[in-house]
Amino acid sequence: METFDIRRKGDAIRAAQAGAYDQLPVFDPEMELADRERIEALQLEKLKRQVRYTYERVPYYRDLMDASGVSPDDIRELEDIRSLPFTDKTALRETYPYGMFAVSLDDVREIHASSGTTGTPIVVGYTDADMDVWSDCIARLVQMAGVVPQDNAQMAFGYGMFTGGFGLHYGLQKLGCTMIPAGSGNTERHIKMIEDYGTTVLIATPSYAMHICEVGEQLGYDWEASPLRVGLFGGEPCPPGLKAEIERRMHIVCTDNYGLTEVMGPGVSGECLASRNQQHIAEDHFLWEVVDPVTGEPVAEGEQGELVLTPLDKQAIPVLRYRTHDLTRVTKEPCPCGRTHARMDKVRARSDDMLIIRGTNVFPSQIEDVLTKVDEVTPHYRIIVETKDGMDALTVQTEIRPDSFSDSFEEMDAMRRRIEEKLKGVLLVGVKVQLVEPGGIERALGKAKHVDDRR
Ligand code: DLL
Repeated sequence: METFDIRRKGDAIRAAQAGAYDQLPVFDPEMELADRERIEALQLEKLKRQVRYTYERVPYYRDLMDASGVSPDDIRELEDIRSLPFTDKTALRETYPYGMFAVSLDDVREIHASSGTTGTPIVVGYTDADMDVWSDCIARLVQMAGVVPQDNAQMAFGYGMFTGGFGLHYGLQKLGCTMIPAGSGNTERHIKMIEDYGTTVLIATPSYAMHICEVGEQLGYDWEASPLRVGLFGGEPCPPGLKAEIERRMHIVCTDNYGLTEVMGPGVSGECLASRNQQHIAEDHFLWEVVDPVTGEPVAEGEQGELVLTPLDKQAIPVLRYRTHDLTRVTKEPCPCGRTHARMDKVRARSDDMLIIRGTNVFPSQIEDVLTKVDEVTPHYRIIVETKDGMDALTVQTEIRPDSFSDSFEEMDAMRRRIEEKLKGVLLVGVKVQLVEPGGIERALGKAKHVDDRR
């Protein structure tokens, strides 16, 4: 059997392609490779404990459970979770800031909050034990990407209330990596630091990583010769086309990792090098359900629906059956990497990001999928929705690649009309396309905002 040195650029992915999984590290083999029976037994034991803990310590849940006639004693099987109430953002907002905490602030080591661009932020806390679970979950997912303790990891997520920065930071340190806490922004400095400090791992949103890639290219930086080897992405949808493009242009291997503030932050699930577009859920810490977003009823196994998560160990702020609004499907099929934890598909859409355009449902991810297949445009785009003459009007701004730019108005107009036709064919609603010059769409330092709904 061929041997691989996964500290060499590309070797981790080559090892995965050759099926040499025994040469790829697993952070917690006892748990990550446990059989399903063991996982489910552990989940049930933890669920019983967690429901009781939550009932006893959080008046919000006690009142809700009392009102619906459910007691912690009613949890005998994993399926009994369905008798518990769902939780959504509203509950956490109404109890701002600490109303859902189950421990005194003296026992909280750190707090974080969701960005809260609209309305009251959601505040969450972590006890020492919560911090341990968090960094463990992160250490697992970074090893899934082939990161090793000898790596130098440069952070391009913002530090601050966002869970992305500190979450990844603690987990990478737990693994033994050297952290380079650059933070978000100052793109040219990021590139200089990669070169000067020998950075091997970059942590960023995929849209910001794409921007770092482009700025490097403009500066004449040779990504192939760069020490950078791994990109750890997350925090926003990462379309497969975008990831593949970053991998090709930066000569790195990237994984897409998922999580949300309300249940912990990053670390809920991570992509392994075998499944590529799916992510292993840390099932010993999170019980997942997939439900119909409208009725809340479970969908058939493997069907798409809304992901609902119950953290099983959270002490500072336990939540039961949290409605993520993220749409995905989950499979328990064995994964070639050997990990037994269920895999969720990449989250491409949320049940609440659907746009209704003149009565037709449009998901931004549908627009993104069409644009990814158009060779002449970059992955940067913007969707503008307005009311014109009392009607919804949808405009898609897309950026032309420098080598596809032409001085001929006719050529450019034909390209524009071709994209409009493609979009209309998929969305079944008229769209106006505006071609924007290279670099014309504003780059995000964190999560990209693609939709501007002005209605
Ligand atoms: O974005 C946590 C995180 C940080 C995950 C860094 C991974 C890396 P929030 O700011 O609370 O937390 O946003 C959570 O972002 O419900 C999804 O809609 C979206 N999201 C997060 N990661 C992904 C992903 C963090 N990999 C919300 N793919 C979630 C698609 C994602 N969407």
